[in-house]
Amino acid sequence: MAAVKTVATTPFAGQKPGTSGLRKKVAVFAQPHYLENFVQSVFDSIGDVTGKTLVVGGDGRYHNRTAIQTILKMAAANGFARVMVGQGGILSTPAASCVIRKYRTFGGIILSASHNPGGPAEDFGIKYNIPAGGPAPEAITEAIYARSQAITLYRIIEADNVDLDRLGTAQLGDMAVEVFDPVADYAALMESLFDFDAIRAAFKAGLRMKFDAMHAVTGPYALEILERRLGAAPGTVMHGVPLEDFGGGHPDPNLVHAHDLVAALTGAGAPDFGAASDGDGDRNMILGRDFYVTPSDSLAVLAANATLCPGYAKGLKGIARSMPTSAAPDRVAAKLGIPAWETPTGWKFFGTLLDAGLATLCGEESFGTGSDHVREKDGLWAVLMWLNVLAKRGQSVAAIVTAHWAEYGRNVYSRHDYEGIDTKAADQLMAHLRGLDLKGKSLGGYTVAFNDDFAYTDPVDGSVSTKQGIRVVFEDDSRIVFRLSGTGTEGATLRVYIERYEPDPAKHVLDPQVALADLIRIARDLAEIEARTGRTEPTVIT
Ligand code: G16
Repeated sequence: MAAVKTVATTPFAGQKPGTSGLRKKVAVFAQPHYLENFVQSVFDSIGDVTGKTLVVGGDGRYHNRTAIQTILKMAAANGFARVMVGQGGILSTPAASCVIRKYRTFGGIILSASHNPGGPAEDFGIKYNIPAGGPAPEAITEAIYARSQAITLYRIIEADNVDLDRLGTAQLGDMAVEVFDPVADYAALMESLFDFDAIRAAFKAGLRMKFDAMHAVTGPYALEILERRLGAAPGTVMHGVPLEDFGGGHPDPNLVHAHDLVAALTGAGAPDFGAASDGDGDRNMILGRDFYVTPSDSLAVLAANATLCPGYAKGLKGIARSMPTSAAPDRVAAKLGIPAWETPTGWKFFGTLLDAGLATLCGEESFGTGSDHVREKDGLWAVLMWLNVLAKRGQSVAAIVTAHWAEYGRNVYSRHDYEGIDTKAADQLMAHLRGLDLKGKSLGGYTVAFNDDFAYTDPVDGSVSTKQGIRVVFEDDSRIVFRLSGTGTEGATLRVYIERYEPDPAKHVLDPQVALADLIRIARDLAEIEARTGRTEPTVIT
């Protein structure tokens, strides 16, 4: 029996989980007591942990292994009976959700700062997922934060580190540590949802793809599922080895950061299908040859084609999207005669809808797509669903999406990000927008139907979330949305989401930056972006 140490500590300011857990620079997490305080605050806020099982793993970024050893020793000291850890400390966010649900554990701790860069000078993060497998809802994250601000002690055992690379069960004090294969359960779940035979046949018949794992967590998952089980050509998976610094890259699957993939999918000889995932494997970007699919359109197309996949053959119960996501999925829901839900940004808001059987598919403009198979967004799942649809329809990505627009009309959409701006200027900009009364006014030829700060009442549990983004909605349903990112670690990031509905197929070919030029100008003027932030152009456009 290892001795339990009770260590006196004092609170750190700012241990408030953001959109998805607590994200800070590695140097912040590496300070004595910092991680320990947060972990103890989690254990103190989730009920009696005695005799329970916890899942632990991360995206393999710098500090992952160190943090896991600390969490294991604290879990043992706090009375957990068993911790399941992904081999090598690796566990993608959706795989963690899968394992938590499959083995009915008392939730899990996931170590990731998602799409943020990794390395000694970069970001680290930690989040707690509840027994249903999803991110902790606000009531729990608020409790964790409150606890962190009043903490006086944490518990840890003195013991040697556990070998995270050896599969099997080891003993840590009175607690069992089971090091398991992080891919197996997840891969089995994917096989149960999608037509692997059809996908295998499509690869055999010459379908070519590239998957960019961005040197992050999905490498081992993609190699096993795409190349080994589905027979995609060797080399299909790019950057497949997880590295602590993601090879110096920014593991964010968008047109800017996944540049190698974008280059590979450009030109006449390019593969038919391209996809990328992020640091912890929950995001996805979908490309065809010379063709980019926005995350909003991706959700709409997958919803419209879902019954081609065995796991969704019976149809969908509903479709949920975050507020800044385009209304393209709503059009599919209307046609299918199923509910369309609009939630605040953050996957945690989908949990109650999925649990209550009110929605089957969910998605966000921030490259997140998923379903009720787990309670996180799921990058590889989206890639496999696309592969299933491609295999069944035998058409190109571009043909499928343009046919979708012809049928439903196109929600032309773009997001402009202004990263690393001064926090005070960002807050003032949002306050300025909040103070505007625009109803009935004409802006550059567009009449404002209403403007507000989005608030949401959860239809299942009644919880209320306010200040979720400024909406300026015009009479023709065009929209501009302004939000500050909840996932950054440096300064503030202003996100501007611009959308216009275009029913005319002749105009669907236009570049969104051209088609949306008026609204983009209106957004910049309205928010006084240049005057308030000094920025004349966004840092990232997707
Ligand atoms: C997280 C959440 C997502 C959310 C995104 C928004 O993504 O899990 O549900 O859409 O943040 O980010 P921001 O607040 O920066 O716009 P991830 O992939 O970072 O976990």
